[in-house]
Amino acid sequence: MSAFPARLLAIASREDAERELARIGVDPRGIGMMSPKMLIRCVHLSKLLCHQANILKQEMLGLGGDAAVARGTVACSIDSTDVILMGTEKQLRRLCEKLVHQPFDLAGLAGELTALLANTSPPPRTWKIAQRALVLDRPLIMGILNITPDSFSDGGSFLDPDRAAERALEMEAEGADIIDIGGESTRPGAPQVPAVEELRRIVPVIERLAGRLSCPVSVDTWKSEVARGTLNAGAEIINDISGFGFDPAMAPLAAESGAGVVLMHTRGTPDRMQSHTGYGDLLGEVAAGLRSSLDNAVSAGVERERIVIDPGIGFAKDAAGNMEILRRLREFTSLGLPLLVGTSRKSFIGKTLGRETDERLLGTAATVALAVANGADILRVHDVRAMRDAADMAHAIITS
Ligand code: HH2
Repeated sequence: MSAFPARLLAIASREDAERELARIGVDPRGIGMMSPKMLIRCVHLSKLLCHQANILKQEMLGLGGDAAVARGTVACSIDSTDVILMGTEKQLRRLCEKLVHQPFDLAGLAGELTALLANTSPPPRTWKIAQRALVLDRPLIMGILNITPDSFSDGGSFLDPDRAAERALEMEAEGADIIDIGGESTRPGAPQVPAVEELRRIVPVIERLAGRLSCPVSVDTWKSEVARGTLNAGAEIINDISGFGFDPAMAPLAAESGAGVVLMHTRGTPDRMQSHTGYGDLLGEVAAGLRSSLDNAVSAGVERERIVIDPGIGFAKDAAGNMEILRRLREFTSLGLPLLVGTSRKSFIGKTLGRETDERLLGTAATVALAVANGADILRVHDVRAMRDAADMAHAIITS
């Protein structure tokens, strides 16, 4: 046996760091000082001028971290460079303090960086929606109810409003926290449905649920006319797969109604989205798209506390892209908003496992568990009972 047994620690969060320091008897002041040194952060910055990047490199090296820049930066033989800063949280905070005194607008960059580091602490723990606030202290399950003839998984099953209302109540009994009702399929190649038809499908179901369903209803639509009609009928959340990109009246409606909002990332319309699956920097481009949706919503007057973001699994992404997003999901938490993920029965699971749509329960459970472990707050699923357990189990492990 070794005289000095050494092992590597897996420190994924501030809590992990604090727990390990406490375990070896570090005093509370020391825990406060040292836990930020145990978290290594890599920060991506876009399009900096060479002299800005060179100062960052010099300062980070001085602090014991580093900064990666493109070849040609030192000699300023290129116009601009992306930069990846590498350091502990403590080093990055110290960098911000030093940048305040630097020229070339680096004080502005320090402000951005300070805000980013603040977002690495847990995002808001409640989500304000039209008539209440949902607490996000454990994963929320959003049960899917498609009142469509052609949805890829449950299409044609709930066209009868009584049957649809029963399914909503059943999902609530199985542990759903939100019921997400859609009247138009968004599967690749699906035809568009006129707003009047979407309303004709959804509103009777919401009306039948009045006084019977305790949890809130969300409406899966990108059309303001449908959102307005369903909010008037009692829906509390607008789930827009276009992140308010398809209908310019959506953002002002969301602001005026006080509804909760899900802003999802996609590219192109659903009929064309699978021809837009190529990215130079998938995570960077999805995050930039979400940030622009967020800025648009906030400028229209939507409160940040009402907004949830969603990277849009299966929307203008191929199977490899979906898996990269799930693997690196935690990167989206730096936007400082709760995160929703919808993997349920989707084709990348079928493709990976060689399973038909109705054989993807366990594959979906694996994605749900991993999404929770990687920072998802809300899971949009068909199989509520099973995914409630998968999400709760993953959450119990990460918070144990
Ligand atoms: N996925 C679908 C529809 N709406 N909304 C959000 N926020 N996130 C998603 O991932 C998402 C969504 C597609 O799934 P489904 O509703 O089951 O199928 P269809 O669009 O064919 O009705």
